Amino acid sequence: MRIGTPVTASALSVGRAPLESTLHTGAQAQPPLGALAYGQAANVPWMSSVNAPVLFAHAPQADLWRAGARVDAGRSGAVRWRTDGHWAFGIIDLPEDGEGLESLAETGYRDLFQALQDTGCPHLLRIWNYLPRINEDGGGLERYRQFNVGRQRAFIDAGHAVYEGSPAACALGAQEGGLSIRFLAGQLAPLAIENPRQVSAYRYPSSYGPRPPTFSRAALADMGDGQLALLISGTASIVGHATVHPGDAAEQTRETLRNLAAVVEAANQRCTAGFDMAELHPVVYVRHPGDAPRVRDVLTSALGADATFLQHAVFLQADICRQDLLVEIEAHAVARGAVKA
Ligand code: 3EB
Repeated sequence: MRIGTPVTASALSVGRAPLESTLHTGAQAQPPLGALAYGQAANVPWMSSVNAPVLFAHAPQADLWRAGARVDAGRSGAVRWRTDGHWAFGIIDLPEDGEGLESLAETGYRDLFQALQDTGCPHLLRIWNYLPRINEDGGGLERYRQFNVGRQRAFIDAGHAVYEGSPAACALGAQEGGLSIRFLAGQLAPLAIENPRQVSAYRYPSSYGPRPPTFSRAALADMGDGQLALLISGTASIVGHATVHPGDAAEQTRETLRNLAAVVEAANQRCTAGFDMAELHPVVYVRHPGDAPRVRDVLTSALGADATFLQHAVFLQADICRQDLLVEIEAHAVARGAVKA
C-alpha cells in the first residue's frame, strides 16, 4: 500500500523528555510519529524500547518524534511503520531462528526498503541497530561482521548508496532478543557529513570484516519550519580507522569528544545553524558498567554539569561493535538554520 502525499508539508520535531511526560504529550491532539524509550517502554503502539540497561539518567527518558496531525500505521513484512505522509518511523524486531545474522540483517533491511516505498518516504535519516551478542563468533565470522555483510547486500539490492550518502546510524549490542532496527525516514534527502579525523566507515579496510559498515558519521536533515537537525551516528575512540586508547575508558571518552567536536564542526561548515557541542542530546553507551562514573566525569569536566549535554544524557550499558571499544556516544541537536547552498 502506498500512502498518498498530502498537499501541505509537515514539520518534524524531536523532544527528549521523561517517559511520563512523553506519555502525557501522546494524549494530545498531535499524534506521535514514534518514540524510543531508553530502558523500559510504555505499552503504547508508537513507543519502542532500546533494550539496554540504564546506568544513569535524570529520569527514565524517551525521544519522541512528532510530525503531522494525521498518522497512519501499517506493516511492510517485518516492519511496523507509522507515517504522516512526509515522515516515517519504523520498527523491526526479528527473532533469531538459527539462520545467522547475515541473512537476518538482509531480511530486515529488505523489508525496511519496502517500507520506504510503502510509506512514500524514500530517504533514510537515521537508523538504530541493536544485535544480541554482537561480538560473539557467528561461525567463522563475528556476528557484527555478519550483520555488515547482510546489511550492505540489502542496500545494494534496493539500489541505495552504500558509500557517500549512507544514512546516519548506530549499531550496539542488545541485552537479549533478536535483531532490532528502528529508523526515521523522510521525503527529502539529508546531507551526509563525514569526520576528517576518521576514515569513512564505509571505506574501512577488510581487516574489519569482509564488508564495511554502511553509515555516514552524521546527517543534516531539514525538518521544516526553518529547523535543521544534526543526527550524529555512534561515535567512538577511532582515529583514521584504528581504535585508540584500548583498555582506557577515560581516554576513549576524551577521544570520542574530539571526534564529536570534529563532526559538529564539519556540519557547521555546511549549514547556517551553528550547532554547539554542549547543546547535543547524547546517548552514551558504556561496555562495562564500572566505567560509567569515570566516563560521566570526563564528559562533565569537558562540558559542564549544567550543559544540555549532561542534563539530557542517557547512559546505557551495551556492548560496542569492536571488542576494544569501551564507550560510544550518539547524539542529536536541532537548531534554526539551513544547509548552505
Ligand atoms: C565506528 O566508528 C564505531 O555499524 O552502523 C558506529 C556507528 C559504529 C554505526 C554501524 C558502527 C555503526 O566504526 C562503530
